[in-house]
Parts: sequence; C-alpha cells; structure tokens
Amino acid sequence: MQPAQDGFVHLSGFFSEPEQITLLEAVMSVAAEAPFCTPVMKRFGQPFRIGMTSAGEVGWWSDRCGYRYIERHPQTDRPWPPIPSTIGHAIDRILAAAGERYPLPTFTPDSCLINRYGAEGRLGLHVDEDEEDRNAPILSISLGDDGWFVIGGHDRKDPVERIVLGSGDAVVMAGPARQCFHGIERIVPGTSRLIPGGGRINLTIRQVWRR
Ligand code: MD3
Ligand code: FE
Repeated sequence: MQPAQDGFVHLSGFFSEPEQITLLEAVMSVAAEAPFCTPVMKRFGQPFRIGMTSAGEVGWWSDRCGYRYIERHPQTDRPWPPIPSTIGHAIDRILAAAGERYPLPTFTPDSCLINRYGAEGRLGLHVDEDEEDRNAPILSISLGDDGWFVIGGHDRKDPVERIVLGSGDAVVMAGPARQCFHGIERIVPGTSRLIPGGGRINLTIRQVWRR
C-alpha cells in the first residue's frame, strides 16, 4: 500500500453467510421505512448510478442544492430510521478487529448510508469530505455481488489500486486513508446469491458530527 493509504484495513470474508442474511434483513427493514432514492448531482441534475437510503441521526444526500447531510428522508420527509441493533453489533465487531491492525480513535457512528448497486451501478472517484470530523474513521460492509473498488491517493491524479469487495467483507478507513480518492468501478453480476435479483449493497458507517 502507498503511504497515503496507511490506515486502510480490509477484513475479507469478515461476516459469515448467516450474518450477511441478518444484515440484509436489517437493510430491508430500513428501506421499508425509508425507501431507496436516486440522488442527483448539483451540476445539471445528473442522476447517480446507485440508489441510496440512510439510517441514523443524519443521512447523506445530493440534489440541486448540493452534497450534504440531512435529518429527514428527501421524499417521505420523515426522520431516518435508527441504525438497527444488528448493524450496531456489526460495527462493534469491525472496530474490535480493525483496531488490532491499526490504532483507531473513538468513533461514535451517527449515520449509516446504504448504497444499492444494480448490474450497471458505479460510483465515480471522490473523497468523503462532508463530515465535520475528518479524523473519525469510516466503516464499510459489502453485501451481494462483487464490486471493483478503486483507491488512489490524496490527489485525484495519483495512481489507483483495485481491490475486489465481496459479500461479507468489511473495510475501515482511518488515518491517511480516510482522505483518499476512491470509488466503485463496476459490479460483477452473478457473483453472489445473497440478494434476490442480484446486485450489491454497501453500508457506509460514519461519524458526521464532531463530539
Ligand atoms: C476509502 N461508497 O458512499 S465504501 C461512499 O462501496 C462510498 O458504496 C463505496 O465511497 C461503496 O462514499 C465505498 C468504502 C469506503 C468509504 C469511504 C472511504 C472507502 C473509502 C473513504 C476514504 C477512502
Ligand atoms: Fe466514499
């Protein structure tokens, strides 16, 4: 790994199949209350290639007003559902395992963004920078089909590395890795049977507010 990616911890196959099913059920319970929506870019209103919803105090959203965290679902106008306890337990397990590989600061998750990728889903190269505290780590859980994850450095033109994120994988981005450019280049359809109809779901757990 390049120096900029120090703090990137990939826990491959971290969640068992029964645990993945439990996590998927938690995602479906959130989506029943807060349906997946397609955000659009501020410039030209270009739609994202993924569906999104959130649980927790705030959820990440993008529309013609720009990128930000909002307290209510953009369509129902209801508060986001709380982060399900099964996801809360998964977060604790990831923090314990990743903390043995890289020192982690205290982390109080207040947002769980749920990204849904179909066969054509992708997410362009970007840096997560809408959070108050950029020192707080970010956690990710992948479910369903494999996704080709790309991670570069602190500069958009830095060289990138490709890593496959499979169902049950967990990733923690702390330290310098937290500020790295990253994205999802493509989904590999048919690589998992977890999600009915296929596709990939990613949970991105963040601390948005400084505490
Ligand atoms: C590396 N999601 O929602 S999660 C995002 O799979 C996002 O849906 C991707 O990037 C997905 O913003 C990747 C893993 C992830 C999250 C944050 C990072 C990797 C990261 C921040 C810095 C470096
Ligand atoms: Fe991101």
